Amino acid sequence: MFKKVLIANRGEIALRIIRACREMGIQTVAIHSTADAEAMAVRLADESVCVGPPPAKGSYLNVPAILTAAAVTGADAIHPGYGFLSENAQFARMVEEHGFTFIGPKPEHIEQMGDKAVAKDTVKTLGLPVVPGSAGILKSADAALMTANEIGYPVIIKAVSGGGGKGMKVVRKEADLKEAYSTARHEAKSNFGDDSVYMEKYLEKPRHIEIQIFGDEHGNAVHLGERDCSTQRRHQKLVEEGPSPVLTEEERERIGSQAAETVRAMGYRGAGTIEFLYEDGNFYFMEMNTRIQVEHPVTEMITGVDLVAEQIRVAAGEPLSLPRDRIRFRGHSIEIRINAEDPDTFMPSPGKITQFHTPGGLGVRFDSAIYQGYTIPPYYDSMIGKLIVHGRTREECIHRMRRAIMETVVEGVKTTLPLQLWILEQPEFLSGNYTIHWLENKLAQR
Ligand code: MV4
Repeated sequence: MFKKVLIANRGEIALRIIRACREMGIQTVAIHSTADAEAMAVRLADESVCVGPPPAKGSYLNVPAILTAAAVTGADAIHPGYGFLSENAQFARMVEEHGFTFIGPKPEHIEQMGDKAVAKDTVKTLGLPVVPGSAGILKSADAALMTANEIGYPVIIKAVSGGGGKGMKVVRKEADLKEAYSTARHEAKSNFGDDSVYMEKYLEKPRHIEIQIFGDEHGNAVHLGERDCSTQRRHQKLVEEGPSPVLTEEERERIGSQAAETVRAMGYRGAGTIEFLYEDGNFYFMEMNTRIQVEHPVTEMITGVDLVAEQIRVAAGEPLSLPRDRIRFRGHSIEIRINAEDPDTFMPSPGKITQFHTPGGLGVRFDSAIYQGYTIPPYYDSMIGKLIVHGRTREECIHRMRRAIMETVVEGVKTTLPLQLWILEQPEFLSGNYTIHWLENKLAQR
């Protein structure tokens, strides 16, 4: 097992990784920018190294500085968390080339899943259901027209290097196709430096359901159930839960085993998430995330498995500690992401936290790195923490989450908490019967 792990991240996930390491008897090194010198992760880690100025490009994305920090502190392994360098295959490769272990998948799997057309083709070959669409990238506007005529309108054009909603164009009729194709390519080029695009049938009213998977180097692969992330606005998830309120036991077992079989066939190592669109009883592969995700606690609450500790064990070459037949799914869990934002305009609201009180009680978990007197810097993501509840049923979770939100005090900055409390009171949310577009439409009517 590793003696010392360097955490190439900040905020709540840096703290989350420190917690797993400490329970495993592993020393920790926090890296930070000059803006984060007072961060909780820096205080809690055994050691810390300043790697650069506030903009992430010079610090949390500064590969030479991070590798140097690992070398001078004598770390054995690097955990990238989520965001930043977590899905950068070149970084994973450099970590290994410099003699450290990358706590994550093999670089070739990060690369393969990073190209959305290759990812789709790979999982399709391995038997996962995909949305009908072009065979790989579109080679010309004429090819785009032909594909659209084959699959029928509406269609969606996506950037192969995209993801998370960037660089997509929905086309509803033939007359709009050529222009949309050209715009999509220009946007893909300027956003991702790669103008390759592909096409799919556009699904009008899907849900976003993702399966947590885990693989090891010994040929084992398991799934740990699903998370439903359909409550979102502009690709920002606001409420996540598991199990999904719309799946039957049969559907859950079928898609879960298919996901596990796929990663077993790939020889995938580590934690991963396979994202699906779900519509009218059918699953369609969307993309695969090759990292630990923000919403992983939902799965941890239901299964009792420490996913970050499992990532570390698997990276150290140990077999999965969770054989398929020992994973038990207990009750329900809901997570809300607390963002330091105006809940009406969604504009970031950095600043000093003047009052802070965390909720507690049975089935309540608060993952955050903020404290009273902490100043949220303006340079990074506005997520300042996550509130997670566990209960026997979805209904119990909703009541528990509402009371936990009412108990939470974060003053000095605006947060999304009032919006999330409002969501948890809407009849459509309570019914569980809504799509990825529900919240945006509902907010537009408000
Ligand atoms: C789609 C789709 C409908 N049909 N693909 C958005 C994020 C990106 N990863 C894929 N996305 C979508 N792909 C087809 N064929 C609708 C979306 C989509 C979406 C998906 C999940 C969660 C929120 C979303 C919001 C808008 C659009």
